[in-house]
Amino acid sequence: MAECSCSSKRILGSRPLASRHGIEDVVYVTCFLAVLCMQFTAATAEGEHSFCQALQPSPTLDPFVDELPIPATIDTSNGSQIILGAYKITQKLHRDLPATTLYAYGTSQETATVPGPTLVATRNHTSHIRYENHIPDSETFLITDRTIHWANPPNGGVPLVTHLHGAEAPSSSDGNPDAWYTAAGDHGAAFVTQNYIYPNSQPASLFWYHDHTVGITRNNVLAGLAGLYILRSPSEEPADLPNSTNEIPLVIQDKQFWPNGSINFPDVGDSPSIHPNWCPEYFGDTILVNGKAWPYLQVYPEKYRFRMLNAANARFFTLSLSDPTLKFIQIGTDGGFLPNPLVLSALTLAPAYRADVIIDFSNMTVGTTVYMNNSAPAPFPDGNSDFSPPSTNSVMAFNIVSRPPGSSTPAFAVPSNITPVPNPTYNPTTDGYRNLTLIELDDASGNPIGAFLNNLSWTDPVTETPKLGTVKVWDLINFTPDAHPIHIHLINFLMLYQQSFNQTAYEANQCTLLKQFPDPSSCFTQPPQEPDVTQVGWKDTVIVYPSVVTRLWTKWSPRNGGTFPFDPTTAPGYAWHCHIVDHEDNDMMRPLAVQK
Ligand SMILES: *[C@@H]1O[C@H](CO)[C@@H](O)[C@H](O)[C@H]1NC(C)=O
Ligand SMILES: *[C@@H]1O[C@H](CO)[C@@H](O)[C@H](O)[C@H]1NC(C)=O
Ligand SMILES: *[C@@H]1O[C@H](CO)[C@@H](O)[C@H](O)[C@H]1NC(C)=O
Ligand SMILES: *[C@@H]1O[C@H](CO)[C@@H](O)[C@H](O)[C@H]1NC(C)=O
Ligand SMILES: *[C@@H]1O[C@H](CO)[C@@H](O)[C@H](O)[C@H]1NC(C)=O
Ligand SMILES: *[C@@H]1O[C@H](CO)[C@@H](O)[C@H](O)[C@H]1NC(C)=O
Ligand SMILES: *[C@@H]1O[C@H](CO)[C@@H](O)[C@H](O)[C@H]1NC(C)=O
Ligand SMILES: *[C@@H]1O[C@H](CO)[C@@H](O)[C@H](O)[C@H]1NC(C)=O
Ligand SMILES: *[C@@H]1O[C@H](CO)[C@@H](O)[C@H](O)[C@H]1NC(C)=O
Ligand SMILES: [Cu+2]
Repeated sequence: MAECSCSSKRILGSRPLASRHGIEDVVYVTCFLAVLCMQFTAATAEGEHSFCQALQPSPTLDPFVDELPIPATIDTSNGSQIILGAYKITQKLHRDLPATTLYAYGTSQETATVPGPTLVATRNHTSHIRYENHIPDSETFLITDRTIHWANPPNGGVPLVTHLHGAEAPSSSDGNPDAWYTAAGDHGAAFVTQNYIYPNSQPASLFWYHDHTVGITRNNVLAGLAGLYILRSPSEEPADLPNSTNEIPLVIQDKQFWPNGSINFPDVGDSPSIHPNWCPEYFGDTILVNGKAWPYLQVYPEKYRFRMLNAANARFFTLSLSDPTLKFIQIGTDGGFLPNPLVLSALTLAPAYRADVIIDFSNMTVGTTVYMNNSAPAPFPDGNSDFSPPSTNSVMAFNIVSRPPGSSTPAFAVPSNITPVPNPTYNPTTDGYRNLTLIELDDASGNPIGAFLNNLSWTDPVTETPKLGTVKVWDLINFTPDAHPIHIHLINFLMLYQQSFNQTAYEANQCTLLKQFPDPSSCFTQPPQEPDVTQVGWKDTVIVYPSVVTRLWTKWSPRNGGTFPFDPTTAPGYAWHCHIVDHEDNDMMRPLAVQK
């Protein structure tokens, strides 16, 4: 068969992998793609089809022409209920790009933005948020694949449910994927309420809220339904951190656009005879920060604190600064402050990762510009340059300007000895152990058609049932070719170690994972390795590398000991999943039910 330039390219790597089902029935996929491909030339003129992994490039846009927007903040700490709706809006994402249709959080249609307003909370002050669905569409404007498990509301509409990522919250307020609801009032089986409560009993940290609806999380997050949530704890925070104008949120995402400004989202999947529209990973060629493509920020030659989030569907970012004398001084992770700062030339953020970072511009000359660049392969870590065009190597610019006359530079400081070093204790004879695999399912042509945790679906009966207050060790064994950012709801955990194994030899039954290195029969190719800088500290999402066993220490109690100020054992329960949201939707997500 002749090569077709627009045939689907394999995104997830090329190694043959453990399959989940018999797949003899899908050998005609390649022919089917070729037919679609012939139609493609005709179709693009009308803009009818967009192929997974072969999106038409976005219009060329000048970088660094728009100022970085700062989302509005809403202080939730006085206990009044805040009503946050999801609305359909248009927003300018670049000076020269027509306005883009988006779904956005806000307190009204007029004030809704992408990203949504930053919610600010204070430790031990409960926040009350009522999430409303005001999306008028009869279905999501980014195509729904009806062959993967999804909400499927009986009367149409766009189902939504909001998860506060990182929060210790009752499961009825956790945004269970089946707790969705539509504007018309239909709701999923796990729905309890739209009035959510967040006790905020954790240490100071950066969370983010985003849609979590079963089967269309990737559509709704790409459409714009995400925002930051800052939990503050004034008495516990180090003194003299950069604040007010010098504390800046950075929500980093990628998207791809049509010339008319609409989001270019594929409507032809990589294995369309099985899943017509689902694409294993959405990578865009345009990098946005706080909802602007390649913005600039004016900074004084001073210390700044950046509250960073990777809110991309699938893209990892490895950030660096164009002036090599500047470093990222990372003071916090998903779970709040690190014991001591990490001084980094490169900062890798997987999807859903947060980083609390100080950059000290003090030595920079007024009038100069510092660039923040990206070098992460896509997919991570062994990517394909097709998905990292040069446009994705730039993120934003910092233009150094002088302070207005009369204002003085506050005495900001980089803290040290911020929090105690975590002490994960584990008794192998009394504590629990779980062995959990990550696998990918491919069609006969090697195109991914799904991914699974422990070879089970979201809808299979719950298998993770940790007892409240106990410790469990989870070994995540990644048999797929890519890294997956694995997120566990309710708790923060620690990564204990990771260890590479020979997957080829394992799959040929030449060795065992039950024997430790350096036993000659062991599949492990090295002794256990310490977490790398992307995996340290209290985490709720961690990079699980391919052909590696990643060992997590999970404790099913509040981060700071004691008991949860709510009962986490009640329905509908929690979830754990891959935070490449395209994977989460199909079907790399499992339920989690904490037991009394
Ligand atoms: C996954 O489960 C299916 C049955 O649902 C089984 O046929 C298959 O062999 C399993 N795959 C792996 C890698 O365990
Ligand atoms: C924008 O262009 C795309 C591709 O041609 C098309 O599918 C879409 O309907 C257009 N959107 C609007 C709002 O005109
Ligand atoms: C509480 O805070 C919200 C949002 O900041 C504000 O709109 C509301 O008026 C405040 N309520 C009271 C009782 O102060
Ligand atoms: C928050 O409440 C917990 C539990 O009551 C208490 O241990 C902690 O000291 C409180 N922290 C702050 C900053 O109020
Ligand atoms: C910001 O930090 C400076 C230096 O620690 C401090 O003097 C100032 O009061 C802080 N401002 C606010 C608004 O917290
Ligand atoms: C600024 O430059 C001086 C002189 O090279 C150096 O000693 C100092 O550490 C630098 N400060 C920062 C914040 O980079
Ligand atoms: C970083 O980005 C800037 C602006 O796009 C570019 O000029 C510079 O070459 C990039 N640096 C690296 C190391 O890629
Ligand atoms: C992995 O195992 C295969 C098959 O036994 C072998 O050919 C290969 O050299 C091994 N690779 C490494 C890195 O040990
Ligand atoms: C965990 O599961 C893997 C894959 O099923 C298996 O090869 C391995 O032996 C198991 N490890 C342990 C310690 O049970
Ligand atoms: Cu994944």
